[in-house]
Amino acid sequence: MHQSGTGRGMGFRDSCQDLLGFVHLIPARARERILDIAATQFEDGNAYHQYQPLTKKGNMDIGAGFNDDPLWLIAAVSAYVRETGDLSILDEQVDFNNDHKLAQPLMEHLRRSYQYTLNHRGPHGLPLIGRADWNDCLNLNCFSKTPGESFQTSGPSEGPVAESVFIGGMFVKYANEYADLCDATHRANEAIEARNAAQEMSRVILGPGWDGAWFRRAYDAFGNPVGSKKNEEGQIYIEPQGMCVMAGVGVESGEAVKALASVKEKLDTKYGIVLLQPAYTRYHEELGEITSYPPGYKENAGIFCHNNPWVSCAETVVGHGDRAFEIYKKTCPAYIENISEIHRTEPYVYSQMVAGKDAPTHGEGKNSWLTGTAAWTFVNVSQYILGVQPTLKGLRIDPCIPHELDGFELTRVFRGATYHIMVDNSAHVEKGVKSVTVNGKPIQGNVLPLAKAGEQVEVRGVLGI
Ligand code: BGC
Ligand code: IFM
Repeated sequence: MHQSGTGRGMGFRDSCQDLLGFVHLIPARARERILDIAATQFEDGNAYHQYQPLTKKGNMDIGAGFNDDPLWLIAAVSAYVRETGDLSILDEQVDFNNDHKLAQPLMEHLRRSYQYTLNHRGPHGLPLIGRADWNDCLNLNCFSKTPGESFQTSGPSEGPVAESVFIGGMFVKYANEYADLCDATHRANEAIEARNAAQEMSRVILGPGWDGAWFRRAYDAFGNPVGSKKNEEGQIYIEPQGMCVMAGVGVESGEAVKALASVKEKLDTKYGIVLLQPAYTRYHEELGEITSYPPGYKENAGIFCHNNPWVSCAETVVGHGDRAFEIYKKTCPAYIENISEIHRTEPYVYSQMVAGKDAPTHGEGKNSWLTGTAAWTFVNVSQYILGVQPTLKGLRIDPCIPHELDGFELTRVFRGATYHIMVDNSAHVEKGVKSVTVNGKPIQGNVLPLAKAGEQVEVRGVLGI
């Protein structure tokens, strides 16, 4: 949110993710932001990678082709509707490519986001990566030989072979959220279709997307795996481990737990989880900018704070409350004041990156403020660890906390009602809701019935087996 965007513009994916952290505070502004962002989407579902916040127009210089972008729009809209219950946003007429003549309801934008991924799949059935996905510096279709040229704009914007397992994980998560929105708007067939497509993608990820002990990162333009034990450098990456597990991939069949154990074994450090290992020590033309950074910095094995919460969220999905909180504490400003001399940035803010274990300045923060970490950390701590989750039907209570906690209390304003939530963990478990009472009366399950705006609601949850 700190980035002013007066230069290249604001990021489509960045703005969508920032919204996850402020939608509960200023829902009206979030609504406005969503409609502005969606208007920079192209008719085929792809989107300008950046837009100018003042003119609200997409940025021509960088164009489109970052194939994760469309799915972040689903993430943002789903978060907004789950928080507010405002389904009317889905009927808003929104331009495509900032052209009024092309306007369609927002729900149609989401359908095209979802469809874009399905229409752009590679030889293994995984999503094509395009210019890059969340990791701007993994440029599998670029092949730059000219020092100083932009890795984001040179080379073809699309290749027919290079695929992203990370976008595959995103697809599973957000196609399911899209399906929930379809259900809520009486599109039952589309909901079924989307859930089937998510399930099919999940199977593909567990096939060619799985490396034996962790999720692969991608396939390059020659069809070779990236983020595999077959690689000399960059054998394991953080992004698909967090995203695929958050999406539920391999949770029932055991791969999720294995992948997270591999993260702990290979990527963890005392200052946070590094992006990949082993760090790249030379330039790999077929991988792009990521291999141009010194080992331990930036996307080349730095501790990228933004995706540490994904792994923490993922640990809660498999019920590891102790580990989830341990990860949370490693980068959390309040817990690392004692290393201020090493960290060297403002002690109250996240940095984009903390130097990784391959760097001579391991633990030193860089680019403080300029990061999407705050939003994801808030989602992690409020929805995954404390487990108070806005759903379309109401607040769900599903904490995953360190076992030594006796419980906790919090107050949550949701759709105008105030919920006073007390969770009792005298059983000292990490996860598992045994019972919930609302205003003294037991309820079935753990989704709180919707209260009227202005009401005060007393909630008591008991964890245990
Ligand atoms: C990111 C950097 C990245 C660069 C790639 C920027 O938007 O903040 O982390 O290295 O793009 O050119
Ligand atoms: O995901 C990107 C973000 O959009 C801009 N900063 C760097 C991140 C990782 O490459």
